[in-house]
Amino acid sequence: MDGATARKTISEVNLMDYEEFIKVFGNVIEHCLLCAAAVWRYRPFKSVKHLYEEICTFVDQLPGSGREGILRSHPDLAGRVAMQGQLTAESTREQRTAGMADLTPQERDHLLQMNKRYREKFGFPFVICARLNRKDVILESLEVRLDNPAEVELEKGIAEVKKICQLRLSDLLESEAVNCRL
Ligand code: 2AL
Repeated sequence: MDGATARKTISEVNLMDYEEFIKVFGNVIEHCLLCAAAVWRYRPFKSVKHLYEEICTFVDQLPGSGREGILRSHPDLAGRVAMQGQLTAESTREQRTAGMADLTPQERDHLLQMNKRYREKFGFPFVICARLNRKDVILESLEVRLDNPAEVELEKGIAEVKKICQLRLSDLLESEAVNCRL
């Protein structure tokens, strides 16, 4: 969306009916509309930070299987879904910002192989906040994180999901800082 003209204030958010709320916030966690649906009950939100923290709390309270499910809802960086042009608008923009559209064929092959190894080891995809990283850093992080135990990667992946969520909320809402728990 074009945030510059359409950003909402928290007061406007509090006036939204459920359907509108879901339409606006349903993808702040990729393909996990449930996260927005779950926090609806905490209106009125005192601030953008409050909304963000309720989403984080919901995510943190999920069992490990639920948090793994959230990671599995994310598309691989420069993966099949991206190649087929099937990413959500948000992911398309994020992956482009990180330079995923400009990988050399060698870089792309390397990333695909590392993503495959990561998925085989952990059973969920490598997730990183693409807008806060560039391709070299992403490739480096992937190599380093491949050596971690699964429980560490579950935590790291979810921390990245929260950063993605924070930036997506910032795109949708008036500029009040959401800077918490990063
Ligand atoms: C993504 C994505 O689609 N956007 C982002 O920031 N990270 N995917 C991923 N596997 O890390």
